[in-house]
Amino acid sequence: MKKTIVKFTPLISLLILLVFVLYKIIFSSFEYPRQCGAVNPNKMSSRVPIYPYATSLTPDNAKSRSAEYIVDKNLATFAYPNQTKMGYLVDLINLYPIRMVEAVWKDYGIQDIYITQWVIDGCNEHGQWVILGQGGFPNSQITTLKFDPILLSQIRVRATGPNNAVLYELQFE
Ligand SMILES: [Ca+2]
Repeated sequence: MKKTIVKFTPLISLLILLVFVLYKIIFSSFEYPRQCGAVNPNKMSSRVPIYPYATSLTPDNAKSRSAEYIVDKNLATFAYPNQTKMGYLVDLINLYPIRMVEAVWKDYGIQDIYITQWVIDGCNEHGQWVILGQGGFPNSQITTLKFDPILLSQIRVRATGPNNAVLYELQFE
């Protein structure tokens, strides 16, 4: 009896290994590759202050109005890429529960010669972009998006229009 168990042990080990390999292959086929954010971002409480870092996703043709101005907490300063496509990425570095995002366009949001399409999305805990809001001409100085809290590590705002659009601030909480 003891001999039989010893004989089957390598086979059982092999079977366990085979099942594990098959499981990994099948499981990985249901996983989507990470599109955004850090590989293992930390989950932070909403009480922890955020120090966001903004970068331009389009060639920054207006060097003096660079991305940092959209997160300087100053509604008088703005960024613009000096071209008809605007794209800014705000990196929160870690995951924070976010329930509101606000794009401050000021006058560039109430004249339809600047922005005719916009989309704001966020990078969730699975490293996937999720659309938080989108639309055409904002027809408002401020576009406010409110939703159930979602863990985000990055927020992205993109806008296009016939003329150079300007973004004064991307606020969130
Ligand atoms: Ca600003």
